[in-house]
Amino acid sequence: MLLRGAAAGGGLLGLQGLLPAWAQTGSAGLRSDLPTLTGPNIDLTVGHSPFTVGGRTGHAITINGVLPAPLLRLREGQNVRLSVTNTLDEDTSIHWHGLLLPFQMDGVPGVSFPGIKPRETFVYEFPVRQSGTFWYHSHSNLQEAMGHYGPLVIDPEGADPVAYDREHVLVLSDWSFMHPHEILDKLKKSPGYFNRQRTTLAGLMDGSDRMSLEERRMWGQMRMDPRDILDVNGSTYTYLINGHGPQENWTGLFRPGERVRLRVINASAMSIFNVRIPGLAMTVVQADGENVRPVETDEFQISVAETYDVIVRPTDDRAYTIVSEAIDRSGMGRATLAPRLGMTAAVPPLREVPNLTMADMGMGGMDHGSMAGMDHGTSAPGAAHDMAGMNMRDPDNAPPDMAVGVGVDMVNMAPRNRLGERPTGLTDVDHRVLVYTDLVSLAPNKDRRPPSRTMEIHLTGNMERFMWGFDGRKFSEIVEPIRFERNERVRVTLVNDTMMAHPIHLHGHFFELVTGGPEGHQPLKHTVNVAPGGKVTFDLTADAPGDWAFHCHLLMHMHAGMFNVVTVRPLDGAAS
Ligand SMILES: [Cu+2]
Repeated sequence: MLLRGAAAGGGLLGLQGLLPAWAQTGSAGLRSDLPTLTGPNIDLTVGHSPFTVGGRTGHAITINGVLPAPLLRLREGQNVRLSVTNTLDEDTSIHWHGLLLPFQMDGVPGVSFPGIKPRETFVYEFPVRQSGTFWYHSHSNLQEAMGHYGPLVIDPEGADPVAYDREHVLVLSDWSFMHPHEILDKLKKSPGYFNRQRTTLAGLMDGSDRMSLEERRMWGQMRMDPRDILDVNGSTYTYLINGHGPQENWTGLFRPGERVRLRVINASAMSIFNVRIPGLAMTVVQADGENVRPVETDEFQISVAETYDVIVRPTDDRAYTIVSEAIDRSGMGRATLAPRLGMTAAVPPLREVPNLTMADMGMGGMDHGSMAGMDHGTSAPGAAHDMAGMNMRDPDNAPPDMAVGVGVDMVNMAPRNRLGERPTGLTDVDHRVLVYTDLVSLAPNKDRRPPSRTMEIHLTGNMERFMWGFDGRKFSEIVEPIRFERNERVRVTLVNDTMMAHPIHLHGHFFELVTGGPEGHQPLKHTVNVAPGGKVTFDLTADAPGDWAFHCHLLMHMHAGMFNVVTVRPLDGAAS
């Protein structure tokens, strides 16, 4: 794979006259230097490619031969025809992540269309109704984990409320030389297979595990380790930025004093990152493609499938390191912002592995001292043991309508809203950290109606068997989709009955996160990270008729069953 980002970036300043029109005009200044496709007709070919990183070459599934796939640059108000040709020997698909479009164009095999057979071309065509930073990826098999993803940026029809002089798109992802099916097999046989950072008896004795005997006993009872944070991690993954590993050091250029817009996309299969640029403050201006009131921070967490746009303004003639550290600190992606190619800045070492906390267990923020007293709060037959938080396989305490079979090994008795809390691994860093409640929609939200009904959906799992689902059922066992009346406004609460984070994504819609923020300005998202032991409430206007995927965006969780279909009816005419 060529170091094409660096090569193209190097010539950019001198080649302005040769750039296509979209790159020269407008107030937005210099645009991204990734291979870019634009215009009303775009041809994409899905195929096999070799991919080299860290001096080793593996097998990737790519679009037009590059990883990540080409940057698609569209304009709000245009019509786009995307012809996708499949040269694989298996079905493929492309889902346009975060885009509002007719459901037949959404690209989920078995839900919105049949998929794209080998040697077939499928033409997606739809009007572009929004602007912002998005991405696209396969929704077939585990192809996304092999490189089938790319960035998608839509420029606004009118003036961009975000002022900047130059931009770079940063596609964060994870790459393994192990085939994703093998990764999944290993997880099914042993969910802790990739975790080389578990606590140990020696670590308990010498204090390096930073936990008490009591905590260790509790985690042991849950058959969990406080460092079960990511199922797949740096023990097999190389973390990429724009398709380049840490040593290759993808570099984006700036001139000191410029306002640089970074469009950060987490296109990982399984990796949640904490992102920072030591020495530079970042002003968050957009989340999931929706503009937010500018908020300055030093580090933010980006879950799988989320996007964040930040503005940085480096004033010194020096390089800065962009760090995307896996939340379990088992590895990092690294890139550089610099005035000239070849400049580098210090790369900070990986920070100490964090431990999950009582709150991640659903312990509702109780301090450690009160734990013992809560141990006997309930005593249902069949419960492995009782705690105020996660309750292991306790049918009597399960919410109604929830299947408590082999697919559920715990139920969260005290889920709490954690949208205002610092995310995993960042609770005690000594700088500013973005939390969801910092996000405030720039424009007023369109639908101000109060919800007319409520719905609770549990995120469930059996961690020991690597089974995942909604309300105790994996997708293959689910007989009923989630039904919404067209245009109805529903308040949905997601309850995380597990001790892992789940980035939950709804296709075809944006939902309003109930953050308690300014009225009418709560943030709109297409993906929300539901923290371990936490709950998230959002208000949804079901205004897109059709059938839509609703799933955890950790690829292997989706594959293992955390997936359902959302059905919005009627398809035609006015809402009833
Ligand atoms: Cu999940």
